[in-house]
Amino acid sequence: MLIKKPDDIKSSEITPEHVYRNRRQFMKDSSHFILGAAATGLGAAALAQNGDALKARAPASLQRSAPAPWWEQKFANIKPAPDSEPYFTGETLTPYRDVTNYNNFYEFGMDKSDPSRRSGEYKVDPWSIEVTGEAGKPGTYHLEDILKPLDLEERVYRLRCVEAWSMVVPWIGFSLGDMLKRFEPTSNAKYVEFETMVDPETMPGVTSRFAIVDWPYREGLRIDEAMNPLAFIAVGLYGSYLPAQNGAPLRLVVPWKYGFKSIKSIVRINFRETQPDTTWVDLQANEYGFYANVNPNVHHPRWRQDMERRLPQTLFSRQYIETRLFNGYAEQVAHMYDGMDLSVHY
Ligand SMILES: Nc1nc2c(c(=O)[nH]1)N[C@H]1C(S)=C(S)[C@@H](COP(=O)(O)O)O[C@H]1N2
Ligand SMILES: [Mo]
Repeated sequence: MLIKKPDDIKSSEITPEHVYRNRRQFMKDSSHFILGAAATGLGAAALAQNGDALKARAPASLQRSAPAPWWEQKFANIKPAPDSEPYFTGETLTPYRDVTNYNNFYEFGMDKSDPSRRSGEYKVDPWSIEVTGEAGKPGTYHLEDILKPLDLEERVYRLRCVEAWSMVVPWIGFSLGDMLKRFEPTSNAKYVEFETMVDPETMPGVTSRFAIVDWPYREGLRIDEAMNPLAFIAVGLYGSYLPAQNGAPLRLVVPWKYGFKSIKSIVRINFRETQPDTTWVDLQANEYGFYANVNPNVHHPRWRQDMERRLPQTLFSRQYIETRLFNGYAEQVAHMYDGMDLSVHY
C-alpha cells in the first residue's frame, strides 16, 4: 500500500466522511489525495490498514474495543467491499455519527437517541445462540464457534426504514446463508425465525411502561430469502465492532427489505415449516407485512413510500430521493417474488 499513516496526524481528526473513498477514484487522483491527507488529516489510517483498503473506518477515537480477545483476530483480516453493486453503492456514506446515534432499537427506548444513550450497561460477552427446529445440527453455540470458520467482508448497503429515512452503511460481516448452512436445515425448513436478546437489567426499554412490543423482538425470512447472497449478518460497521445500538454482537441486514426486518442482537434461530409470527405484523398487520420488501408502489398509511429522506440531514439541508423497488436490489432479488402480488404480500 502506498500510503503510510503519517505520525503527525492525530487519529482523532479522522472523520468518517473524509475516510470514505471510492478506490477507483482514489487511483485516479491519488496524488491530490495524498496532499489532501497530509494537509487535513483525512483517512490515511483507514487506507493503510488492509493491503487493499476498506471503504471506510470509524474515527480511531470512536472505534470500539474488542468485545473479547478473539474478536481482534477476526477483525484483523476483512475483505474490502468491491467497487460495484450490489456490495457497494457509489452513494455518499452516512457518517458514523449518524449511523450510531439515529437508531431504532426499542429494547433501549423509542427515541432515536435512546439506543446510543441508554445502552452503556449492555454486555455482549459471553454470547451464545440457540439453534432449534428443522435442522440437522440444533444446539447452543458459542458465538466464537459460529464465527470461527467465517471470513469477514465489508459490504456497503442502503438501509431503508419504513419511516421513510434511509442511510448508506459500510457493514462488516458475512452472508447469512453461509452461517445457516452449517446448522444443516432440513427439507422441511421453509422459513427461518430469529429472536433478539431480552435483558431487563441492561435494556431499559424492555421494562418501560411505554413499551409496545411483546418481547422478544421476532423476525423471519423465507428460506430462499435467507439463502440469497445479499442477506447478511453484520458483526461490525465502519471497520469496527458493532456498537450496542446497532445490534451487537450480531444482527441481520436485509437490504432489499424495510429496516424492521433487520433484527438486532440475535440469540435464537429457529428453522420451521410454517411462516413465523413477527413483531411488527403482530402489532399492526394492516401497516406491516411479513415480506416488507421496499416498494414505492405499495402505500403505507403513515409514511409515503415513494420518497425517502437520506441521512445525514442538517437543520439547513434535507435530502429527499426517490425510493426504488426492492431498495435498488431488484436485479438480485426480484426473481424470488415472481408470480406474487406484491400489494397483497406486502
Ligand atoms: N431487536 C430489534 N431489532 C431491530 C429494531 C428493534 O427495535 N429491535 N428496529 C428495527 C428497525 S425499525 C430498523 S429501521 C433497524 C435500524 O437499524 P439501525 O439502528 O442499525 O440503523 O433495526 C431494526 N431491528
Ligand atoms: Mo425501521
